[in-house]
Amino acid sequence: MAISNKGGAQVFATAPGQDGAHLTYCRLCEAQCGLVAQVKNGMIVKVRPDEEHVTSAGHLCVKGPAMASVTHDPDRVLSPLRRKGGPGDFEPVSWEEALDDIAKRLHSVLELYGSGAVATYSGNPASFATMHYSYTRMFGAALGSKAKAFSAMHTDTASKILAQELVYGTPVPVTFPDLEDCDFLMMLGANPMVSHMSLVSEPRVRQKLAAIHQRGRVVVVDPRRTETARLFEHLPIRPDTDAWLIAAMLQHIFASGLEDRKTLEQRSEGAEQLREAVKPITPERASSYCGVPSQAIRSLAVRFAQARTAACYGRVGVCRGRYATLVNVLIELLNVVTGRFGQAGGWVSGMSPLQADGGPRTYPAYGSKRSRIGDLPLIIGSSPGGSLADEITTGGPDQMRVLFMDSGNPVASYPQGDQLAGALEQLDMMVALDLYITETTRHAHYILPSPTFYERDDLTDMWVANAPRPWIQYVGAVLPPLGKARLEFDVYDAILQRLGLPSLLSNFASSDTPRPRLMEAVDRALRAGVYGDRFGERSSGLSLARLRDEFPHGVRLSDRVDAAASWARLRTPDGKIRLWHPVFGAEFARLQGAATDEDGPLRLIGRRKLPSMNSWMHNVERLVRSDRPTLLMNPLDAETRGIHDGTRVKITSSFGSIEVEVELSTDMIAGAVSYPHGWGNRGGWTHAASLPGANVNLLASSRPQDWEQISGMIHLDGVPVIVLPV
Ligand SMILES: Nc1nc2c(c(=O)[nH]1)N[C@H]1C(S)=C(S)[C@@H](COP(=O)(O)OP(=O)(O)OC[C@H]3O[C@@H](n4cnc5c(=O)[nH]c(N)nc54)[C@H](O)[C@@H]3O)O[C@H]1N2
Ligand SMILES: Nc1nc2c(c(=O)[nH]1)N[C@H]1C(S)=C(S)[C@@H](COP(=O)(O)OP(=O)(O)OC[C@H]3O[C@@H](n4cnc5c(=O)[nH]c(N)nc54)[C@H](O)[C@@H]3O)O[C@H]1N2
Ligand code: SF4
Ligand SMILES: [Mo]
Repeated sequence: MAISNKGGAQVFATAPGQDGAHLTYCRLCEAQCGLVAQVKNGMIVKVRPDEEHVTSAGHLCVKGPAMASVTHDPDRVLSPLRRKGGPGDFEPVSWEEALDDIAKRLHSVLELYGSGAVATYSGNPASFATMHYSYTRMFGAALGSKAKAFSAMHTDTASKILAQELVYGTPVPVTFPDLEDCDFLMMLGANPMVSHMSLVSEPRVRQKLAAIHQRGRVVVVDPRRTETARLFEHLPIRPDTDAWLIAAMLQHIFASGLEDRKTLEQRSEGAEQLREAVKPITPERASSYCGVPSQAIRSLAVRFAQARTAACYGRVGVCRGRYATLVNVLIELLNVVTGRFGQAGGWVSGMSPLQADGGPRTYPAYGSKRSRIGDLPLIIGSSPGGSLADEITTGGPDQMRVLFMDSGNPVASYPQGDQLAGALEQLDMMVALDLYITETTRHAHYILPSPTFYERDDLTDMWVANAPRPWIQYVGAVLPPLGKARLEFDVYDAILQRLGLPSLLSNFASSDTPRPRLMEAVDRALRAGVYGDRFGERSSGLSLARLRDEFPHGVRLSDRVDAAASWARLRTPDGKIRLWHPVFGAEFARLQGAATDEDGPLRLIGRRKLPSMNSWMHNVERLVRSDRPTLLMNPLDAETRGIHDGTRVKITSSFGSIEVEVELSTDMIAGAVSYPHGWGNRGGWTHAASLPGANVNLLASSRPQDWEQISGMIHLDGVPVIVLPV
């Protein structure tokens, strides 16, 4: 273990709310940039980048500082609220009253219907506070073995982590590109100049990508000439056809003998079946589907296979199509077949500092548990998020009656929010833990106020496993929780206590702390983990106290992720990578059975913007001032439809329609249009609700049969639509 840190001279405030400069880090996206928050009279008055931060070293984006405005937003919910009338009609109530009533109602539902009637939903922000995503699920599990877990996963990563399970025998840890020494990075469906790179924790991503491009190449495969594509080599592609591109690259690699023999012969199984399966997918044939010229496919395959080091990385833009799992499998396989897996500068995995042995956890095998609605396989125990409404409205055993909605807004983030909003009204009890009255939480019986990241202690945990330059940082709260806000963990613990159940982290209990607070348990997990001090046994190891006192700007756990250690994380029975699985055969057949899109309908895809964060930061006036949601359309598509720049149009799919404004742009490939998600806000966020824009997910299908059946992933990108002037 090589722990190193840059020293610093400035003295920082440590008590929550104390006047002065506080060191902290942003918990909005994987970059986790180091910040310095200036506090005066109990308010955050300024946020600047932490120049001495061990990894971000002065980098941030507009959203980190804007979280100070969210923290002090007059629209924020700062007291427990109880529903008194229709949706959105609440009255303040004390914590005691709220928790007593919640525990009482929960108890009677558990008695009458069992734990199958109870569910939790973890939204995106839960992936950034320490252990938050895990303990929300642990809370459900503590109520009974049949409690269901939902999350944002089925709009985001289910297809990616399932692909990993099929190929490596375990869904996690998540593989990612080792940017540090990569010479050739191929990216599909990702726009890191805006998103700051998903499932990869690297705050200085722009600099890292530029360095790769200078050493070799960054190729951006995207239907839109994105902010990222503009800086590097752009390869435009028709939406939802990436499986063709990668399969044809593999075909050419095998046909040209460019595969890595050692990996195929010694460290994997199924090379022959894969070779046979891709044989008919020639670059010419693939080209008629994906629109990439066959010569460009061949050249890309050769450049990728021959680069000194290379990685192929796919993200949300390839996770929500009709072949979501297959594309993600093919991306893993392209990396494996060319010898990039477990290679420095290639395709790797890492580990969280809270893991004791560095090995992955064990999950129920793929397909062993299936959803009540749609009969879809659960992905690491998660039910398909798209089925929330049907789970509530479909009678019978294990019908959902109680829902804990923690940092999520599925009415905005999942298909057919209006349907879901109606269903939420039928629950016996919905408890929301959130900052605002949102499109979703306005349907709750109780809204319990949560702290923003400026009001909580945190240790970087989950994303350390996805950092090419792994680091760890522990920060105290900048402010004490405002109003009556309470840490989600403490809320769950208080409910469990009322039900007479043990604490969520009782395995970390001791005689003096029978119900450990979150950070007490985290400290114990850290100290027992791979980097820990083993409670004094290893003086060079870490504890929260040591992190706080000696490494306030964070500390690098090593210079680089240990690429070769990725091999030790495989969990197939024979320890070899699976290049073939029965699921792949059926998916290849399905792919080849479909018609080309050449003269097909317009295909709708998504886009993110720098000042927006999914559905929930539009209340910060400063952020949205210049952020207008528009439908991007190529002028060729506009001309044939009598559409001009600024025309109001109606977008219609088989499932709904919305009205929006058009922005013409040659950045958009002809045949595809793009509209950002998370707009059309309603609820208690006054400014957000006053903005133009529509909820694009009203166009997507909430019927299980329309989702990708291997992973249960929602179909959000490549949705066929008709666009006409209003
Ligand atoms: N069409 C389309 N739809 C998409 C996507 C897309 O690209 N296109 N992207 C999808 C993706 S990748 C994701 S991850 C999902 C996100 O989907 P969700 O996670 O369901 O929703 P968010 O919009 O992230 O809403 C987060 C909620 O958490 C609250 N919140 C923020 N911080 C905290 C906190 O610290 N504690 C608590 N308790 N609450 C907090 C906010 O007020 C907000 O209500 O959206 C998905 N939907
Ligand atoms: N500013 C900002 N940053 C964010 C977020 C945010 O809302 N705002 N959200 C955070 C979250 S929750 C996530 S999951 C990450 C996501 O981070 P990214 O994965 O980088 O997601 P996007 O920025 O949505 O980029 C997806 C790209 O996929 C392209 N695309 C769509 N369909 C296809 C297709 O069929 N094939 C190919 N090859 N490309 C396609 C789109 O044009 C788009 O450029 O970002 C995180 N960071
Ligand atoms: S890039 Fe922006 S949103 Fe992401 S962690 Fe850094 S400051 Fe926060
Ligand atoms: Mo996401």
